[in-house]
Amino acid sequence: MSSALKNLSDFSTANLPDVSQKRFAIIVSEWNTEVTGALYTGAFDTLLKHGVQENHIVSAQVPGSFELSLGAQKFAQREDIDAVICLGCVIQGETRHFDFICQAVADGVTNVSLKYNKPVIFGVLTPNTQEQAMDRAGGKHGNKGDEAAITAIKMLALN
Ligand code: DLZ
Repeated sequence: MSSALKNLSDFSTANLPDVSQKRFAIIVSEWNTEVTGALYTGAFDTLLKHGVQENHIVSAQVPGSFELSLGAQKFAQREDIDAVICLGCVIQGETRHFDFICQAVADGVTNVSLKYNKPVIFGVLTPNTQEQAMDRAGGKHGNKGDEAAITAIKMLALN
């Protein structure tokens, strides 16, 4: 099915757990900062909207998506952090390293999540163009930052 008119971040917010006492870290890549800034705003606002206290959210920037895994690890290892959200954008046309970066961060985020037994969310866009990225960062296809925040909240309900 064509994605032309579809909000690709169409998720359910029914039956979310109480996260008023949970603490989150949001790690953001500086590459493609217009996109990642919009993802960050979406994630941050969505956490607040669903009951997270503002002083329970810590944020950190890393130079590029490749560094998200280490950034995530530094926060996941902290006992006072319950979930980590990683936000980045790797645009295919801009780098021959596209596949390496995407695979590395996907593997790295997964490994950190399993090592620390905590949600570490992969909020990395991998579009072909800047326009496609913006469509998914608060544009016509929704905001994947919102979706990443909801995913983190839902994962905290798993016991
Ligand atoms: C080097 C690079 C390139 C070419 N493109 C992107 C990109 O589109 N998105 C992104 O998040 N990062 C990019 N980077 C930087 C790498 O993620 C990383 O920061 C460097 O390779 C240094 O390890």
